[in-house]
Amino acid sequence: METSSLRPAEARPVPAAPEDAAGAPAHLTTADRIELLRAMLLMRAIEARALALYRQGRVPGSFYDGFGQEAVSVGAAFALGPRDRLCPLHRDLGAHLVRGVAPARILAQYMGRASGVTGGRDGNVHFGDPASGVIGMVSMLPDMMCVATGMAMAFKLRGEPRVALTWFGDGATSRGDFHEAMNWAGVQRLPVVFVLENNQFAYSTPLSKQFAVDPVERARAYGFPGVTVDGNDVEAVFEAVLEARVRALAGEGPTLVEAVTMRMHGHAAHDDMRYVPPGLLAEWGERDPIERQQQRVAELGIDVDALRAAVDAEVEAAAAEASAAPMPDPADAVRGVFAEGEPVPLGDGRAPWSGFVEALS
Ligand SMILES: Cc1ncc(C[n+]2csc(CCOP(=O)(O)OP(=O)(O)O)c2C)c(N)n1
Ligand SMILES: [Mg+2]
Repeated sequence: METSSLRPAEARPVPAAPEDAAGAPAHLTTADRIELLRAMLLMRAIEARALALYRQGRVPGSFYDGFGQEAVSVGAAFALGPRDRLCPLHRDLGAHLVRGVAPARILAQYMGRASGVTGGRDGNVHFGDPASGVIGMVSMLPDMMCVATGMAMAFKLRGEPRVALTWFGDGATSRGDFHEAMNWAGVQRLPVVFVLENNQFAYSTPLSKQFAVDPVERARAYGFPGVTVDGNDVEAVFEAVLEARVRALAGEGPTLVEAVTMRMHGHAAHDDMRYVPPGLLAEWGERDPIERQQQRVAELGIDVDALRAAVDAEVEAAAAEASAAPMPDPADAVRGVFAEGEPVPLGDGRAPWSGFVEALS
């Protein structure tokens, strides 16, 4: 991890991983490192399966994925505690998986089934499982920064030791909401973590046409740190977010974590990416986050082929379960639009990092 310094938007140095001299990560056990790999494999396998279902006409609407960006949602969500709250965006399936949302519910969500996370009310973008502390996104970007900031304000007012985290893209940083959320979070020193998923493009707009100075530099102007990490290194993302969480819980306020990565697919399934310069995808393909973690885990003597096979089998079973699930009752479409009865508080999510498991047991 690297503390930011002023530099032009074109320069994107990829920082080194935070390993000690022996190459061991600071806070991760072997089981953690395997779990990080497993979550990323699960995310990719689900999205690959869903893309095939989309092309068969079995996933309505369009299809957005986070292919090549798995380390950002998985690594950041892994650093969160059970009572923390999170707002994933359209490329952050890994966050839902880390919190414990079952693959069959995700695939059913994509296929519009009654057993999907929203019960068939939306497709592959706008969903969150309130019982797992995951808030579904609204499309206007980056409104979820304001939602996360509001949750962090509530935590502060109630004196609760917990944080809110949200992800958003490079393009989203050009909107006013970005500045409003950053300003209020800085003024109030709120326990919020902002994860900027810098994947080089906002639809077809490259970084050089998005901003003159890397937005991670703006954090300092709002009174808190901005750090840049290699977004294709899941352990580096975890470490950066863990540090941000520790700061937030200590009352030191927000952190902007910029994860530098690459959107390896089009904006959505309809986009052929003709505007991406030749060679860029091949260059980033060499830094695939899953290959990287797989190599580390294999070096620990773990059978990664068996892990992959288990994940593939799990996703196949989930796809079969989702395909067999019923469509929702049309009358259900108008239910849950307005709040009825007593409000149901958000639930806690799975927090598989060994640091929490040890602290809680
Ligand atoms: C305020 C607003 N304007 C436009 C859109 C349409 N839109 C959806 S995603 C997207 C690109 C966002 O790019 P970025 O923030 O870099 O995220 P990425 O898709 O690259 O992950 C756009 C323009 C929107 N959702 N909200
Ligand atoms: Mg982007």
